[in-house]
Amino acid sequence: MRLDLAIRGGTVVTASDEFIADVGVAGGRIVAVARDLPEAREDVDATGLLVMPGGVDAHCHVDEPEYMGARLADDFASATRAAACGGTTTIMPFANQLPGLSLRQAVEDYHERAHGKALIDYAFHLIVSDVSGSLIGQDLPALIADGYRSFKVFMTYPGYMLDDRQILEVMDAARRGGAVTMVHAENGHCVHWLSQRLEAAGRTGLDSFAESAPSAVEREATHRTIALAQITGAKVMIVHVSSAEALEQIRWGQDRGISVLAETCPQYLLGMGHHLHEPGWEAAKHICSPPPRGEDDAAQLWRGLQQGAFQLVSSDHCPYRFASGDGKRSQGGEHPHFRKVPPGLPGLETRLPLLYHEGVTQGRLTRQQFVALTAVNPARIYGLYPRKGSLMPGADADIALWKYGEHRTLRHADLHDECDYTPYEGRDLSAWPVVTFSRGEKVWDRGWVSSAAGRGRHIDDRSPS
Ligand code: DUC
Ligand code: ZN
Ligand code: ZN
Ligand code: ZN
Repeated sequence: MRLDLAIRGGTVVTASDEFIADVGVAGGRIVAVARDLPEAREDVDATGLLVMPGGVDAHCHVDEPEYMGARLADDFASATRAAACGGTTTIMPFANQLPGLSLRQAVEDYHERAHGKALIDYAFHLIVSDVSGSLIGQDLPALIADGYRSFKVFMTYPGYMLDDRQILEVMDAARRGGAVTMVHAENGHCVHWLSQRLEAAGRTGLDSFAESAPSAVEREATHRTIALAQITGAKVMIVHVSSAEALEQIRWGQDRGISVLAETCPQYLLGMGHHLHEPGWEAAKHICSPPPRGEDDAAQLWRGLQQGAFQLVSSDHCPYRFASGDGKRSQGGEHPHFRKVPPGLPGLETRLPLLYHEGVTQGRLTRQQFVALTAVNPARIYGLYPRKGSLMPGADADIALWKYGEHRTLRHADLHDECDYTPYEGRDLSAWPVVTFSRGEKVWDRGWVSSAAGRGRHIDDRSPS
């Protein structure tokens, strides 16, 4: 067989090994990983570079409806472009069920939003916000049969928050179909009560945000999620874990054999909580839910990654612009108010370089753990493996070539999303992707986006993991 592409002489990194080899690609798939592969139509010299599976970002918000008067900055074109430039080759955004619409309508709507725009491949998780009617009995089982195998529920947020009974129903229906229930675990009643108390005390500045959603709020909801998982027998994924207290609950559940998986994100690993106390509007750049905590929590989260309590590091990319009226400042008027800033941070493009620097370069993670947390595990858990997240023959040729050992400074001006800031401005990076391939095609090539939007496809053969 004539190879279309040979990536030669790089250090191939998988979740278990690392070795010098060539990677051969034909028909968009990996066909060989070996030394001295025969001639190919195109040769890429990867000497001195890392050759890793492209990242799978299993948590990001793209082109979702307005929230708190704010619009997300990224549609499928800009989100997938930013992801590709950051070494990610698959994204898993949400199809968000709007009130009054069926989950099926939400799915069809998001397919339309992505179609013709995406640069890399994608699959959807479905946000369940309305459990009435035929959702549990018919819609959810039918969607599972069609290959949708992950559903997200919220324990907070007006319009999204489900009660325990409703969550039990979703978990039970998901379990029957072999699907994963993702849970945003914060106790919405507590957040609301604390927020009103802070307001009544006149404490409306952005420095009150963290106090409106302390760790206890997350710890309680995490424990409740685990109890509901135990009762239903469902497999749950606790998303965006921010605190040591929530992690303790996750360990508690895992130690007892309950099916509880967990995800954290760079914003929680960097101990950025102090930014919430910056004056004026500046803190809004760091407002997300749950709130970023301090260094002590971050240190515990790293231990959780090292010990396997967490399976995933995702971005939770949720890009609201800082300066413009339809973003972070949409509802605030002149004075910043902690309840009026839409929560969310951009992070699709920075997830992998930040985790590599803070994890691998700083000696907290091996490269194997890095690949497991960012590519292999998300693909496995959500039914995309081994087509995605793998360098094995037969896998899609989704590959990132990484330069490492030099330093550069992270600047928003160098990023490719449509947001207008990065919360990580000025951070030091010691590795970054220089070339990204999606199904064997270069989409990011040493500083240039090298393919056209619209080539990305929905991954429709998700099988139960
Ligand atoms: N948290 C955020 O910060 N933004 C989007 C949704 C979420 O759960
Ligand atoms: Zn969430
Ligand atoms: Zn999210
Ligand atoms: Zn440095």
